[in-house]
Amino acid sequence: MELNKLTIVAATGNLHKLEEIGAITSKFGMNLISKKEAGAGDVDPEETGITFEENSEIKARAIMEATGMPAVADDSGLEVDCLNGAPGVYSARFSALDSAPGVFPAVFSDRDADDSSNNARLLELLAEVPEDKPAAHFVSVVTIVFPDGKVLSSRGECPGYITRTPAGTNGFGYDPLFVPEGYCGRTYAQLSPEEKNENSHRARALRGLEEMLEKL
Ligand code: ITT
Repeated sequence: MELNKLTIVAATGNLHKLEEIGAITSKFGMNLISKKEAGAGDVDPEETGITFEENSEIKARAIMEATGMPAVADDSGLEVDCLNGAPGVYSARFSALDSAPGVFPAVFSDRDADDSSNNARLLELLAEVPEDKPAAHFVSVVTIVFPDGKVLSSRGECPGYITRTPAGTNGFGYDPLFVPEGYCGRTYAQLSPEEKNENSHRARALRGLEEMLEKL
């Protein structure tokens, strides 16, 4: 498939993700438009899956159905080994979680959750953990759903650890707490957008998707 002839709708309401996905896919020559530009700004399906793969497809399919155009979604999150993989698929709502981290199905309170409360909750849980640098990885699963029903999905992971001292102001979410391998101890939030987009979980997943699209 010729990627420079492909227009895809980004099935995300997260503007940071939209920026990162756009910066990475523009390197492949792909034309990405936002769901708002495609007239589906208010389509926001419930993420009922318990895997990144399920939620990624739910989001892409809802936008494809609303617009009639190919749609790409990213479902992503941070998995911390000593917390049984939490926050995981519940990364965006972690501080509203009432059930034990890593236990399914999750139970949520109606408390609001945002980046700052999610980061605070993660540090609170890690205060009980003796490891100096708890191992963690970010996961991104990107899925394209085409109007003819074809579905392509690719997973990218970025290994690293969690620092107990937040650092940096770039990016979003858990970026100030996550130290990726290979960047001299800097957090994601201390990397420039270009550095983060070189090898992030999202970049790895999108590179996998690019390879699949080229083979079509
Ligand atoms: P959409 O579903 O509309 O795409 P969302 O932010 O709700 O937006 P997710 O359900 O995939 O997306 O949740 C992803 C959460 O994982 C996100 O809100 C952050 O807390 C965290 N996360 C994912 N990628 C991240 C990154 O690159 N840096 C920091 N945190 C990230």
